[in-house]
Amino acid sequence: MTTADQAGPAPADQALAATAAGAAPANYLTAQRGLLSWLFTLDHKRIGVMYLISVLTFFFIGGLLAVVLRLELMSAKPDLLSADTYNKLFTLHGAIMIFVFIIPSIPASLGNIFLPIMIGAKDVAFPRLNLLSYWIYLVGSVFLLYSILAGAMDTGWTFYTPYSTQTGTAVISATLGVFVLGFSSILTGINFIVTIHKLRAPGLTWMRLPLFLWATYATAIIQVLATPVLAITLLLLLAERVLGIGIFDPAMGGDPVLYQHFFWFYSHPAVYIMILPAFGIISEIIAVHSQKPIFGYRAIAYSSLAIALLSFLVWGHHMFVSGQSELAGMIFSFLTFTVAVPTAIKVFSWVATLYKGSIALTTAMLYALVFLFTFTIGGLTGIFLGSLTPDIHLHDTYFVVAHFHYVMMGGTVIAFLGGLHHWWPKFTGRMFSERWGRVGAALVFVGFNGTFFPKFLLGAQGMPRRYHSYDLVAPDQLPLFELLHRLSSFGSQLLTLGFLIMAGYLLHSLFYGQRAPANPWGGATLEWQTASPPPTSNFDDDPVCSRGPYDFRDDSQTATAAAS
Ligand code: HEM
Ligand SMILES: [Cu+2]
Repeated sequence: MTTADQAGPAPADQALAATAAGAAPANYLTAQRGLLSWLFTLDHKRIGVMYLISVLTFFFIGGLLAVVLRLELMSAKPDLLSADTYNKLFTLHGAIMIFVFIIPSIPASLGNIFLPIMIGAKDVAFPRLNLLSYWIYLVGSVFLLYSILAGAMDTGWTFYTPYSTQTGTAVISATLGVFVLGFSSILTGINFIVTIHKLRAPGLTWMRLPLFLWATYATAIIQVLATPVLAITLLLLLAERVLGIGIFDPAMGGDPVLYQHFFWFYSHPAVYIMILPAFGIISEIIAVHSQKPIFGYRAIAYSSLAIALLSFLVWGHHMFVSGQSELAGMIFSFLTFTVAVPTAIKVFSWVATLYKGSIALTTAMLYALVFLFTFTIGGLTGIFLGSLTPDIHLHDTYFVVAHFHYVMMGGTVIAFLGGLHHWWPKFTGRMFSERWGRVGAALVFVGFNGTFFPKFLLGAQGMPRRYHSYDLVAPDQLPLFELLHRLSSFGSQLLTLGFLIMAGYLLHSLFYGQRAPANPWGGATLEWQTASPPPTSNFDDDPVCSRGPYDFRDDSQTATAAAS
């Protein structure tokens, strides 16, 4: 562990006073100024903040596209967009949301900012590699965005062959972008694994590791093991498209189902790259904001690893209708059910933690409660889709669209927002308005369910996904379809309002918010033991961990900063 030389130890409030007076550099935000000091920083917190700004920007762009899609679907007839444009917009929406928003979202932003602090380290194990990951991420994103200028692509975010090797649209720059982005993800994963193994503070045993970090660790394993498969798959796709080598296209002697195997061998584990960090955040929020030691610490920690392992064994549930053998279908269906076990262990443990806790209905806690509700719906409807027979009816309908939005948005995005509120005071040094926070959370909850619940009903009635008009889908059901689609579109407008309010009060807090104390919620993990915002080297004195992460009994004893 290297020692970053910093200004001498200053008590938290003294440091804050200094910042307020615009005096000596006191924390990681004010230590250096200027754009270059950010772009070339090796400080994991600054890199995390840059990721945060980037992923939120992409979330905004992806969200705008979604709102346009929903506008088109307010009426059954094609009116706002042409079919081609609709195809391009949902492909861009999906690709942006998946590859540049949700996969990096929690690990690269909140993970980067907090992983080293939570283990009492000064930085990640490889700070330069960390910065390189961010640059690679930027380059990959530029490729993906360039595809918009190049006319966008219309394949769906899954780039299924043989269409993706035949369409005249911008598949090459988009897949190259995703290929490049993969390296960023792999390097972040390697960095986090080594950091957790090697840089934990004295006393911070594995059984004292905050659950957010167990989740990040499990995620990192998947990032390192699964992402290369996607990279190779996309290279093969490019080889077929550019060099005309027959790999997937039957007309050239290839096998399109092979593409689906490769793609989902990455992309199913990738859904756990998306959701495991969210689980980690929920564990932190529920324990801290109910001031109760988490129920079943070991069960939650090990279930993350179990999910990471199982995630590699279930990809075939995306291919029940691809013509794979009935036996394969049965085995994949069975294995898919087994994932429900470790997942349910977590949900049970969170609910048991809440039981008789002193629950503070903070904005962060509200998001955790919303998560329990929406993620559970998302997870349980996954069991319908994982069941061989129902899936034959539900495959490629809006039921799937509802399911994955309940998991990705109702799960990951909601948890991400919870974590953002939980840690906002720590990394910005400012408190936001809890009152507006609750208003925002309520709108997001209502808007989210309004947007996506009708999609379950639509899907069960046979509304296919990726359609830009539905006047001819089921003429006898048209009034029902139109009603449900309109509900969904109104929901999306409410959701947008919720997000705008959130953006408003969070930005407002940066300039006018009260200064945050070191430990506003009474957390027991190490990040709450340092100033808000933390100094560049994270702690003024080398921290020593002397108790478990959810041991709220005696705050003054937490991880005494035992200077040498
Ligand atoms: C603002 C909230 C959102 C709305 C209103 C929304 C709406 C939609 C709509 C209407 C579609 C097209 C469905 C179809 O025609 O098959 C879609 C597809 C999709 N969405 Fe969202 N979405 C939202 C947020 C998200 C988020 C947060 C994610 C992931 C992080 C996401 C990921 C996807 C994916 C992967 C697809 C599939 C694209 C494809 O079929 O290739 N969406 N969404
Ligand atoms: Cu899957």
